[in-house]
Amino acid sequence: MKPKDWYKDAVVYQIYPKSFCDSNGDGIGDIRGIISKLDYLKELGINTVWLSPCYPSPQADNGYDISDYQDIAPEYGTLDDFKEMLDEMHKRGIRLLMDLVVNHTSDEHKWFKEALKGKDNPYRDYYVWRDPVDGKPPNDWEAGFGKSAWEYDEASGQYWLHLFTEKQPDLNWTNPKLREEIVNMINWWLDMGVDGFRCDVINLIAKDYDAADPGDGVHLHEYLHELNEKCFTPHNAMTVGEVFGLSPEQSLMLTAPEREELTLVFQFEHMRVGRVDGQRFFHCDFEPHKFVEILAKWQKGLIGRGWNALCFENHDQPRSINRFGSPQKYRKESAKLLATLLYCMQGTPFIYQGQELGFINPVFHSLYESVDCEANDIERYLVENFGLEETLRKFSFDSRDCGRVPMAWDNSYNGGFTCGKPWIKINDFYCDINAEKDLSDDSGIYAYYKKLLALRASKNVLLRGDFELLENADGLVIYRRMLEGENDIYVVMNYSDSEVSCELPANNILLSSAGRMKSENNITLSPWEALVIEK
Ligand code: ISL
Ligand code: CA
Repeated sequence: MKPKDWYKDAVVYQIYPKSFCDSNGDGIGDIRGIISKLDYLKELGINTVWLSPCYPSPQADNGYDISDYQDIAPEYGTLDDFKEMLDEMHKRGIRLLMDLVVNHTSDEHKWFKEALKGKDNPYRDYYVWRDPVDGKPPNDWEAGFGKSAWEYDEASGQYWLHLFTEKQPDLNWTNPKLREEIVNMINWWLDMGVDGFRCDVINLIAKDYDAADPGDGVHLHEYLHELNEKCFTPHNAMTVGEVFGLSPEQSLMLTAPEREELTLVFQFEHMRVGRVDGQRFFHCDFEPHKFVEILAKWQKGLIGRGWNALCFENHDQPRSINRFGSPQKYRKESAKLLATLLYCMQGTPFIYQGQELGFINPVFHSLYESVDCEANDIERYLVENFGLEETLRKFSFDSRDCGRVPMAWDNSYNGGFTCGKPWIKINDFYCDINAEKDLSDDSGIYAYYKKLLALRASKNVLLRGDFELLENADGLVIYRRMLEGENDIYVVMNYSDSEVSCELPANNILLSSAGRMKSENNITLSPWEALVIEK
């Protein structure tokens, strides 16, 4: 039986199934490949997996365009394979979160095919239809880069809404019949033994049609409370919502226990640092102290009232070492610093496949190597305004494909991901950066993550304690975790390329990224060195 707030002790590993491990040589990762790597996850200290979509999909948005909510796409395996994987996970004490993508379906979902048949079709109002206004779309909402979010349907003379690609029509959540379908689908997975969901763009399901931007409509909390009451609470399911642009206060409206909506949300404010107005592909200098400041704000904003999701990477983000670390000069050191900075904080850790090995971005040598719909959307604009070379540099720094090139398990052909032709290019660095090589290195990243996660699990002050930022300037970052009845723990980091001296507030070393055994009161931290100490 899962304890009520089991999500507080979860350590979540995100698997992007298409790029994780291919067991049958078709170049696409699959469920049997995942089963073969469950011991690798268990050994790391993982107790929960978030599996990105593996439902039937035409793959217009790599599976976030679902054509059947209650099946497994044949390229990933069968429902029986899925049930075997779930069983093998549970045998290892690993729980499973599926990806709940209910803001929209694929345009190849049977509901939408029916809806297109006419205004009287019973499925018509499962989607969002509006009459033209003065012969134009009903409002100027955009989908992707510079395109209208409204598609004109000649047959009926109406527009239908898609906030993402035109192959992802938005569902109409004001329709109780649609909500009932979603409740039944969610319970079908939960009754099967799935432990919870990551909820895709969940704040968009309620729309305020008169607002400049969709999302956060007045009924959002009503819809989420209904799902909580009919699905999540009865199954003690963990739910993590993907939402954008919230403050800590606003996120509590979705996640405070008394709200009975979601258990936690991903916030992405810190991901905006180094991007002009948070815009992917438009960059400015990355300032570590701003990055740390935002993380600290969310710690103070939620501790005691809500719960943080600790996340630097996912399938939509480039590798964190490229954005926030030092991919060439101090790859391993910065990987360890970023892990220590993030996972000694309060909240549920989320680790994206390859992050535990210190993966860095691939290099896109040609536009044909970048396949993501979001990059394809903006490609022409970038090439026309910045030229091809600069566009490829932008793609290699910040496109979603940076995190979607396959896992590298060893230095064999295709990094051991597949014996066939991979669906996307393999990371250029796989001979040097792969699981086999890192696991054979005592000072490897996997080994460090394993120690860090074990330390975390052993210290209640790290799991439940309060947070205080003590230093955050000129590269020196120090924060403290405190809990009644436990020793304070200090996390001391040199977030820079130069040496930094500092006076240590304590001297019992619990973890050192540089293998430091003995600590004096005044020490000089090497570039990117991290220390976890207690009194
Ligand atoms: O990261 C983003 C915002 O800058 C976008 O790439 C992304 O569209 C947004 O995070 C929403 O993401 C989710 O919904 C999309 C899907 O493409 C993403 O993969 C998913 O994580 C539509 O389902
Ligand atoms: Ca396969």
